[in-house]
Amino acid sequence: MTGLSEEILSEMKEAVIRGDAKRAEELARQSLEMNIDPMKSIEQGLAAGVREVGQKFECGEAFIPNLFMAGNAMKAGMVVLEKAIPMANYKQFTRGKIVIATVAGDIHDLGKTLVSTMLNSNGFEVNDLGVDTPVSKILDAARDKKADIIALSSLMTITLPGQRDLIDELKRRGIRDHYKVLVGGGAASERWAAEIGADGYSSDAKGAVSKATKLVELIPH
Ligand code: B12
Repeated sequence: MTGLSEEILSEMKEAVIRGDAKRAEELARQSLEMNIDPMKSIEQGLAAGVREVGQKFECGEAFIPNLFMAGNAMKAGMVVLEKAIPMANYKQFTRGKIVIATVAGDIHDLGKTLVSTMLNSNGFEVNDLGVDTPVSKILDAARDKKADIIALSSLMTITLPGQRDLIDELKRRGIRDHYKVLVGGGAASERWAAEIGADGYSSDAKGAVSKATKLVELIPH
């Protein structure tokens, strides 16, 4: 990567930290003009900024409004960058169908949206149900869309049990083997995934794609 590209990504990160949505959007445009890979700009520019604000929040140097503004700045940049990410054409080919949601009580959407975009650009047909999604709504969508995989995001310890609730409900209905369940989000972990009997876990969007790819290979067609 050239020095100039590094400079843009670092400016993008700073714009998110300041919560400057307009600048984040401008820099996203510039990065595309400079042919910087949009996924790289999202990860190393926008998301890096949000993560740094998160760290500042943890040590009392940033507050809820800062998190909000950083989140909005990331979204503004994402709108521009997403358009440059080639999306799958399901009519020709689909690697599998995924229903994804952030669990009930949790309104964090940046990471889930990033995972959703990455899955889509890698050939999966993705139905993103958004945030604060009850188990019943996720299961209805999974049935209606004939999903292969249900992907769940949770950023808070308090909402994490929502992932277990979904798996328990699948078992209660006798349909646990109808879907593979992939879990993630800051509050989840490999250990948690094993504890609740999920089929896969990943700590990031790239890993989510490789886990999903492995999971669909396991489904008998
Ligand atoms: C931005 C942010 C917000 C923004 C969210 C904006 C938005 N539109 O999403 C706002 C301001 C709204 C917010 C609100 C709150 N937040 Co907040 N927030 C954050 C922060 C700083 C960053 C999260 C983020 O977007 N990261 C960037 C993205 C790109 O990364 P990511 O989410 O981790 O996602 C990646 C991976 O986890 C993974 N992944 C994500 N989902 C999935 C799904 C699958 C299937 C897979 C495989 C992978 C995967 O891939 C992603 C891409 O690499 C975190 C701090 C942190 N360290 O995470 C706190 C944090 C999550 N928030 C926290 C809290 C407490 C809150 C509030 C309760 C605060 C309050 N008192 O009001 C509210 C919650 C309201 C609610 N009911 O949900 C706590 C949670 C603590 C805990 N462990 O329970 C954290 C950890 C901060 C802290 N250290 O205290 N927040």
